[in-house]
Amino acid sequence: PQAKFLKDYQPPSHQVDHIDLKFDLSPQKTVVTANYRLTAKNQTSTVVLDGVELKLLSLKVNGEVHTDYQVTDTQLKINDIPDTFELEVQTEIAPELNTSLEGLYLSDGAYCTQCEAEGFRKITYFFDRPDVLATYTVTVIGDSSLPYLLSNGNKVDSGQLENGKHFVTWEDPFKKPSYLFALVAGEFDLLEDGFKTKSGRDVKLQIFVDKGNLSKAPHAMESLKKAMKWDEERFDLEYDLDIYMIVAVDFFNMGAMENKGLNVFNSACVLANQETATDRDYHIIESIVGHEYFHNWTGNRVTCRDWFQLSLKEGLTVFRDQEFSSDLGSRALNRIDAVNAIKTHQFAEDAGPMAHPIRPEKVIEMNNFYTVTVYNKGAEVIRMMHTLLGEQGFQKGMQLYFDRHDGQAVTCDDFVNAMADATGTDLSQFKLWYSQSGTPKLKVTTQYNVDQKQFQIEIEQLHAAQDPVQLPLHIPIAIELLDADGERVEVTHPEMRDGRVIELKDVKQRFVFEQINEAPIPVLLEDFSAPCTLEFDYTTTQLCHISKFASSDYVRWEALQQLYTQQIRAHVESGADKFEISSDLSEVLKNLFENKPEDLAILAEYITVPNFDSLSASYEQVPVEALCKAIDSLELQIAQILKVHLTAFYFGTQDSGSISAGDVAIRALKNKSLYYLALIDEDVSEALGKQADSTNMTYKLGALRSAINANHNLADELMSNFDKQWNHDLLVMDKWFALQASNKSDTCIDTILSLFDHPCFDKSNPNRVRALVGTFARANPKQFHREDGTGYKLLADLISELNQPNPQNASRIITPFLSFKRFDEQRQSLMRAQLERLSRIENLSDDLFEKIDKALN
Ligand code: BAL
Ligand code: ZN
Repeated sequence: PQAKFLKDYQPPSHQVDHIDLKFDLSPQKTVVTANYRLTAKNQTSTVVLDGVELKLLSLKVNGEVHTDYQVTDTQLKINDIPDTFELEVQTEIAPELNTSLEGLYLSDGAYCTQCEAEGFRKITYFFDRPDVLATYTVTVIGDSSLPYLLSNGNKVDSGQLENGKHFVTWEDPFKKPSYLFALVAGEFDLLEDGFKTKSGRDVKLQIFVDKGNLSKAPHAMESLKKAMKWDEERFDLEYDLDIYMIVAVDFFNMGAMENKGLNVFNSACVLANQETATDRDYHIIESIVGHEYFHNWTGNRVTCRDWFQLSLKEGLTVFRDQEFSSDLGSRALNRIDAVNAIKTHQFAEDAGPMAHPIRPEKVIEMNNFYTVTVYNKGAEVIRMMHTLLGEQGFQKGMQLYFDRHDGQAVTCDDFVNAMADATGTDLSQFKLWYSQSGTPKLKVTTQYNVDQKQFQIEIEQLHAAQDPVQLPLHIPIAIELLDADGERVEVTHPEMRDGRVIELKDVKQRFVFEQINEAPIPVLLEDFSAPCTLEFDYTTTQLCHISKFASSDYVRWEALQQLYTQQIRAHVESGADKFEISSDLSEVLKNLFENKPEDLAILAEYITVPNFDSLSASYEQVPVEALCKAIDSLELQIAQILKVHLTAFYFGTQDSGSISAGDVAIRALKNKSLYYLALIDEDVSEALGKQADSTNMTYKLGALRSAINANHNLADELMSNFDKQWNHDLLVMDKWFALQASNKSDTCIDTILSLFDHPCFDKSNPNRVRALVGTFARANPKQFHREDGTGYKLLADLISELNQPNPQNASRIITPFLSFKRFDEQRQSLMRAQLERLSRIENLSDDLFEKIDKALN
């Protein structure tokens, strides 16, 4: 396969202002007729259009049949054409046979499309690239089994046809690239509502769900209205069409897609009621509905010039959805979530063979770059700009960005330039965040001078050697100094922003703070102000101090995470059998319950130990068994230390069954309590059984997770009851599959193999695959990394099976193999053997080729 390079970007050869599309739908023979005028930008007599897996039925130039053309697997080259001409191209496609879930396909009988990044070329011949912007008129023709025929924009015509079919015509007045095109046709239940924009326009809101699921749509609708209001209030951005539609489908490779006016969602990211969805699901739905809505401005109105610029819209829109969730809920909890994503997944990506800057420079298969780096590190880069410019400056930058670029396809540089110009800030060095990959390490030393009452912080930025040119980055470092009583020490420094942010620009810099009366305890990189790792020798006492007194709840959580990490590392290094947690930490833990924070959900996070992936990041060679064992031992000790407190809380607290933040927090802490109690206390059987019978899914799942994790003798029975109760609801069964896959006991792999035959399991559905095999490989290190290699074989077998039908899904679940070089020799060779085996598959997809090739070479 051919790699594409950012440096080779060329503007499109032609301009297309408008495209007319007609779809005559049929499962095996959908006929697509496209009409559009092409105008050459430079003199030429040929044009090359993208098109894949299309049957060309006819081609006309200016109304005349044209025969001078060549078709390849990926392109149509038309020769002998004038500078400006009308093209009519008719193609035939077979949605029913399209298992890749890209282009037009059938999801459980409903037609739907997924065109980002390059799926439109599976629909018709066109310039399938984001910098060709056109208005669309789309006519969809279907039979009576498809009552709803949807596309982007406003409905302008509809009617019956003589052959018993009917049609609907849609017009999208906003210019868009082909990746934002969408079509949906099927039978649905419909939830309708409305929103009045701040300028007084009425927008119709519609959510389409599978028949029978209407009662699970209101939460998504409420989320949509909240998102529309929030974007008006915080970003002064108003919706622009008369209608906003969301359709939930069961077969979908991603979470959701922001097609203009017609979002297509994975049903898992729409449907919720308390019986079927957890509090976490509710939160994720709100955030994804928001994310797709926010794309209307950051992505759709202003889009990307080319796919290397993906972070232009994704980093920015993730930042916006994080802010939405934080403004509506708990800022600290949302920050914990965001940082966990970086520390658990992005740091690993940066350290592995697929490391890339947030603006990649070389791509074989674009679908491989919808990554935590582009999305989540991209959002951190936007957040750093927000930190450097402040909310007001950032909003001025956004305003200028839209003033300059509304209706255009632009680059990440254009975005940063708008931020810089609007605020008069020099962001030239800051732009390096877009071109350098890898996780910078901040090495910090401090010194206190009693006589001069000076406190010095010296910071050095270190970069991984993997990239040849690593220049020093512009890094905002937020700090807080605490005195011995835990009070915040007010500091002034000539170069400090808002009394908390210093800016590191050189390789090494020293910051001197005057008038400091005693040696303070520094909080460094407060609230994770930059996506870096920190090297500073905190003592246990200092971390305990920070965990009690830091003004940010996030920082307290972070200090506890570091304490747990220190304890685990020390235990792994000692090789001792017995693991005893430090008495300081033990006191801190008890104190957390004796002086509970107001937000009980934060308390649940405080007592959650770091996961295997984030712990393994700091090892050159990951000590699998020792780490798994140490995590288990630490949890056991926490359970013992907090037994009385957890018991009192668990049995003495009731929620009132709502989805308010207070009730969500109670359920989170009760679940965490039961999780720990199940590890040490046989008496929780009754509680486990009772909670598993709850009609609230958060409780129900919490009970099952606790039972499975503790290998409790009730686990099998509870799991079997759940299966019987819920096997009619596949989204609920995904939770059950994921629980089965996370079982640490040695029977796990056999269970998974037998579950491939479970009536609810279906390898062609990405949600099922992710729940069962994705969870196993990502979240069950003990069984996945078994020394006999059966865990690796299980994953590789499935990847091999999915390679042809759904390359995108196959490529997504291969991630755990990519860091194989970080394991011991035996595991390395077992994983390498599986990767080599995969590399020899006949018709290996570009998606898999790109990752396997990078991993092995
Ligand atoms: N654009 C792909 C899905 C999303 O990020 O919203
Ligand atoms: Zn997005």
